[in-house]
Amino acid sequence: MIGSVILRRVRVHVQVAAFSMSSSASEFKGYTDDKGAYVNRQAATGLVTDPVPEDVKDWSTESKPTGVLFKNPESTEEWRRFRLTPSQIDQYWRDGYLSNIRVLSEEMCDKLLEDYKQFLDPDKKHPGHGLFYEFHSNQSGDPENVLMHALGHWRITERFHDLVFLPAISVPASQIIDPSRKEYNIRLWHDQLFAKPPRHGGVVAWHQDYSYWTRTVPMRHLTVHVALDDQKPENGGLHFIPKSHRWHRDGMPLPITDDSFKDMESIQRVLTEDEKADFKPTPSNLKKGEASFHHPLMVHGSYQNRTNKPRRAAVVNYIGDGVKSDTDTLILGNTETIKKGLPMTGRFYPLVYETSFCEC
Ligand SMILES: O=C(O)CCC(=O)C(=O)O
Repeated sequence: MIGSVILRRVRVHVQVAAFSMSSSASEFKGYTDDKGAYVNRQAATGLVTDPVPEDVKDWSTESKPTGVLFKNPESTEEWRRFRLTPSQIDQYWRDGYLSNIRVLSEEMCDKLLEDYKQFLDPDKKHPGHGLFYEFHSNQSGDPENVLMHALGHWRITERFHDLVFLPAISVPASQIIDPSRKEYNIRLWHDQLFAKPPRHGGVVAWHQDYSYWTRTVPMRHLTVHVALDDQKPENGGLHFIPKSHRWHRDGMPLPITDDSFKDMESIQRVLTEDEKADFKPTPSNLKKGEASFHHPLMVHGSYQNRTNKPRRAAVVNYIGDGVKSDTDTLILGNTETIKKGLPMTGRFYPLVYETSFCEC
């Protein structure tokens, strides 16, 4: 009974978080440029309704990497080079995350940042803007706490399209997506951008990712956070609460507590005394081009960016093949409905890795 009450609460919050950003959006007054100057232009709205010009390519029509970012492995041996070691897998299941895994070179990061900058330009929207699932130029609506957050850019540029197929992240994902340690074929769930401008960069309040994702079941999900700038506590780098991947309420995630998108410590309201005692924020200190992998129940968040440089990250969220829709409503903006009970397949959820590639 308690479980189903929590389930309902979580669902209501999920809907609010995913599709009803307009209350904070309507209060949004501006954005800051890379010199910290206030720019009063772009509206922060999660829903994206811009028309997509006919000559703009939607990269979700391509179900394989094109080769623009990396060369795809050609043999089993090449694929196997990306596998995690047994001790890394043990560490993931012990702590709920793995950090500082090199997945991109500096040069690859710089190429992705060229595309990233086109999404951050307050004067000009990218021509493919209408393909985003969600776009928030400032999710909190507070010009002193600016967090650009977007989903769906893998459809918009070829490089971000290829990023979701990167073997350095898709192969490990297959090894740690399920607690039984059975290796699964891996599909894209969705991608995300989180950018914090210099000096006014906002927080990402402590949360568990699966609190936002209960519309897909079972929980066989994984988040890969790729740093495109060096991260440290002062610039709003990602932090984890080790071992919090065991925190749940009758099998359900903790409820979403940060309705304002700037209340960093709001999660404390729903923690037990034991959880509060074990709440020990640990910085990931990712270097540019390194990634962390975290469990869908891992509590994580990040503080403000108070430095003079931007802090930008690209996140890829995966599901194990076989995860199903648990709703008849649209799961991601600007995609297609997948009826409740049907597997998450089709062009928006491509297979990015198959265990046969490593013969596993
Ligand atoms: O960029 C951040 O600080 C937050 C990212 C996040 O929530 C994630 O990687 O799941």
